Amino acid sequence: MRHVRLYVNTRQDLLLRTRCVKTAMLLPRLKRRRWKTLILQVFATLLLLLLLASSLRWKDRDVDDTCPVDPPNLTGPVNVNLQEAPVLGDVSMDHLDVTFGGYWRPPNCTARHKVAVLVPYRDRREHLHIFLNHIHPILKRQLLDYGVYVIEQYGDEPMFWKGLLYNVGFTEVLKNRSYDCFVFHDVDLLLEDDRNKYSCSSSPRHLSVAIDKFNYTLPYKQLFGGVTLLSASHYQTLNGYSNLYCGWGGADDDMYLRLFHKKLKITRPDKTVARYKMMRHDQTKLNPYRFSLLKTSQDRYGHDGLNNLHDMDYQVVSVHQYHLYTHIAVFVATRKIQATNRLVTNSTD
Ligand code: NGS
Repeated sequence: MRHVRLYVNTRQDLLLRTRCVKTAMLLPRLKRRRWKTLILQVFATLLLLLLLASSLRWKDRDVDDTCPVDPPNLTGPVNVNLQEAPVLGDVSMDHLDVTFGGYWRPPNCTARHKVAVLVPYRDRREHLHIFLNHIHPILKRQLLDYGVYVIEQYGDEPMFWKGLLYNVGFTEVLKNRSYDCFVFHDVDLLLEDDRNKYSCSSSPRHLSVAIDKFNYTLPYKQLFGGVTLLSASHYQTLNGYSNLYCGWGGADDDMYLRLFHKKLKITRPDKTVARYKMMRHDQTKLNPYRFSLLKTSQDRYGHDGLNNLHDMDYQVVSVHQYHLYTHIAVFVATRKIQATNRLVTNSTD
């Protein structure tokens, strides 16, 4: 009995022990297998998610969300209110969707173009407020991705250096943002029809074709002033504006000559939509050197413009982002500019 029990005991024991050993040996293997399955499952899920995400992205790409060529909210003729300058705070309240710095982009589609509007400015606060109140709704209706820049001349220099300010504005703006094209805009011109589009064009464009001051007719065929549009690369090709024109007249004619020499054809929208009202103001000082400068335009344009800005005596005093525009304050020194004038007139007269 004892022996049997011993035997039984031993056998049971053995069986038990073998099972234990087997189970003991099996357990880590099972665990390992379970881990492997788990890891495989996680990998498979991740792969699935990745595939799903990329297919969604492709789907997104297939859906063209580019804004329409003909924005649907254009009104055509625009009411131009010249009677009273709006309070800028009120204008701000009407444009809470404009980002500080004067930036806006369509919320529901991708704009076709990124456009910077450059406005050279001095001493015309009322005009500026009227201009800002007028331009923002139009640019929004045109579904542009845009920024408005006011380049103000500081200092006691009596003459206004529009070409220089445009060049400084262009250079400063591109330091922080990229733009496809630039609108060069006199502050006193208000567009009367929002179908005159400020969107980029493959050729330089003269936008202010019909101004009330000229009875809505083009005063002369070569006019390229008021409101114009150039791609960033064309502006660079042309070496920007001449830096040498001060006071009223000639800088735009010089730009026309640059375009002519570079064989860049000017296009114009139809005069039925390219209509503007000009805000009245005192005549700014005439540029006495404008005709002599125009005579030598062809010889100068390669080295008078964007590429010799560093030789001009100006300083960017500040760049400040107000709600409806970015303000670039440019100090223009009288002394050096007068010296430049003397140099130019001596060599040309
Ligand atoms: C020409 C000026 C242009 C000026 C245009 C229209 O005579 O600079 O009148 O001026 N050219 C010269 O003086 C050489 S406007 O009345 O629109 O300010 O843009």
